[in-house]
Amino acid sequence: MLRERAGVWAVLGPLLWGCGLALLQGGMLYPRESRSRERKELDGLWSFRADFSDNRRQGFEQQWYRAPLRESGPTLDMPVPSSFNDVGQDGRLRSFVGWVWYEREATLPQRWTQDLGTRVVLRIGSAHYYAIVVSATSRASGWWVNGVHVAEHEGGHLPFEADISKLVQSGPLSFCRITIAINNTLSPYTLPPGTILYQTDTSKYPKGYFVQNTNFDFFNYAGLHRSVLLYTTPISYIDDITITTDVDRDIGLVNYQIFIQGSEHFQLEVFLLDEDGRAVAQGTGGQGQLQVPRAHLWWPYLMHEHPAYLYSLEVRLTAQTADGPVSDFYTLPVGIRTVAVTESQFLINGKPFYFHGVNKHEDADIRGKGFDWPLLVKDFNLLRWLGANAFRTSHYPYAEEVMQLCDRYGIVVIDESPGVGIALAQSLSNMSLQHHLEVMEEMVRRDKNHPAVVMWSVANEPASSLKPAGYYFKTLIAHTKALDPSRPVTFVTKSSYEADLGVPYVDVICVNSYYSWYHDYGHMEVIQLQLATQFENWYRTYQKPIIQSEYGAETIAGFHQDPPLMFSEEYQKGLLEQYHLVLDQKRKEYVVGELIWNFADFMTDQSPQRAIGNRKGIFTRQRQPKSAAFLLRERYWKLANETWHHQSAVKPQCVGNSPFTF
Ligand code: BDP
Repeated sequence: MLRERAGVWAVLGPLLWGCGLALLQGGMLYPRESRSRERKELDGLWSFRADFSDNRRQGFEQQWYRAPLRESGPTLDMPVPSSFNDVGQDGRLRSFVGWVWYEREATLPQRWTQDLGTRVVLRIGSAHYYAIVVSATSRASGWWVNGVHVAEHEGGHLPFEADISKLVQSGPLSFCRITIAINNTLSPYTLPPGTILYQTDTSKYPKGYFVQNTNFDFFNYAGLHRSVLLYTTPISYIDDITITTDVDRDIGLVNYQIFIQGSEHFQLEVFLLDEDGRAVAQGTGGQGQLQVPRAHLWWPYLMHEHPAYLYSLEVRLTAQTADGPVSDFYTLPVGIRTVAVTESQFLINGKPFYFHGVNKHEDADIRGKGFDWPLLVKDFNLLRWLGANAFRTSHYPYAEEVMQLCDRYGIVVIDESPGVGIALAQSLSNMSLQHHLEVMEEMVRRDKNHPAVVMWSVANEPASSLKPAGYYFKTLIAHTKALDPSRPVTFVTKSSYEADLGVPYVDVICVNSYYSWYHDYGHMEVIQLQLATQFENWYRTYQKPIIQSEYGAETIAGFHQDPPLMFSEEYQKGLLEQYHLVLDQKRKEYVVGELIWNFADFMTDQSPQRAIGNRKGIFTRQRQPKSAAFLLRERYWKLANETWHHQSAVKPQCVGNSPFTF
């Protein structure tokens, strides 16, 4: 399939080693330390070089991976994780399209390189967009084993791995050099898609001039966006775990399935521990069901006095190998909860759940889409301050650490694929569909065990009224449901109820609308009528619950106008209030959620519609509140009060600044 796609890369010059994208095999468990596993982060400064040559292929032609990158020419220090675009002072790098090269050396503990019973894995959390990984090893003599191709991956936002044990265990080793070439070019067949526009009029543009165009509204940041790390497992190891949960009266049911690699003769024991570390259930074998009497359920934030209860599933493997018994241990957080959809409700643990939350982006000053703990913790503190109980990972899967915090805090997630900007018929072709199916496999494989994830979104605002969209979404949604029968599936539409060919296949209708923003500029008086009509049309046609999955207004923090004018803080508040009037009627019927666009301002491509990015945030890009944040905070805490399901008389209250105040 990669070969078929080679045309896409022709000008920007990929070097395809030809390993292609195989059907998804094996697991993608988050690397956790345990008695049998170690991890070593390779974050920090890497050497970096963008290939500015005309065809962007010089790096491959000159084989930059065969010697330290600095020998190929000038390199920069590049932080990982981070996007490369905004850390420098070179405008050409900010908008660079093509191959960039990252490199660093790693020293490995001796036992990793000498103990043949250890498996050493290189894991890349996210490399946007296309990555080729080459590794070289230096022997004690200072002799380098030339670059060996170890992995290739298409698509940012999702992790990939390579077993490098053979490479690092074939003799005494002093260093391991890792080189990652990344290409950020988007084509009609990538996810998200894009096009390269060549300008051939030499009276206007220099020879060979091209730009990357996209149909989505966020900057195509690129680079190593998440941690790169090495971790170990024994050669016989726990490769994957799949958990689904159910509830029978007060008994929590935890169904598990465990996949082992490296041995056919093994014993498995599983223990479910409560938050105090007490074993509440145990089992043996590769699959089974654990029963937990009087189970603590995983409840969303503000729905219960003890939200987000997490058990730990401890898996112990003892495998027989030619060299004797081998043990592996892996512990997975488990939340026991159910999810169901009726004609008009979204149920969590059998109770109606109303999504009052946000849409986010992975985006911040300087680091772009690079993972950042302080930013993440700040965002979660803001979400809880706001009284938000949910968000959508618009418009791509977020870092695994984000999902883990959602599990821990009870923030419900609509987990969205990078299927954004699918505007051309070409991007609904079989070639695109095939890739989209693979992306859903990778996504489900990574996120299937998070109790916080309650629904998959396969796309945002695709051209779902084009003819091929019917088959495309029917297949994509059916595939996702087959991968995970335990969760509803949706995509987010902006098409009209009459024209949309994908919505017949979704479980929940997610609709975006921008009344009084992208049309009827300044006329907030039309919002109620237009919004109510829209809801009624969708519901009459499909009788499925509806989420207002986006709405909002561009607002420059500090702009004030009364009576309100567009771009002022007052206009944003006024527009939201008009939406809320209708939402308050329809949530009594079939509307099951409202997600503001957007949590925070974020960077986009440059255009006359965007004043240094999209300003529809209720927080600025630096996470300071605009007036609308206070309005939403009051609303969300009020809504939380209505969905509080426990018997306790104490209901959540939004008091002072503490997100924990009940
Ligand atoms: C919606 C898109 C979102 C945009 C938003 C906007 O889903 O990605 O950023 O519009 O225009 O249509 O602000």
